[in-house]
Amino acid sequence: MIVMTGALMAQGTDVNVDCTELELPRNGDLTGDGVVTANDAQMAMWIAVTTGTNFQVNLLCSADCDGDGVVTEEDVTSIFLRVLSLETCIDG
Ligand SMILES: [Ca+2]
Repeated sequence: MIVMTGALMAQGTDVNVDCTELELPRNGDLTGDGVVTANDAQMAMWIAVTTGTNFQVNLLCSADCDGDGVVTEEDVTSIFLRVLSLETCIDG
């Protein structure tokens, strides 16, 4: 699990990222291609279950679908539901 809190930093297991301040959308589009697919959800799952790995800040923000500052399996589920147009992330 990666917890995002407070100021800027994107290295290590716990990272400090303020997606709002950085104006990085929490929309489930990890690949950044403008479309949310199962591939995005798969990438979010990797982030949710991985520790000790560095991820780009924009990936962390995109994966935090519910915007609570933590990338979890719930975000992954929400992104899958967004793929099916059954749910949206906090920023779209
Ligand atoms: Ca989250």
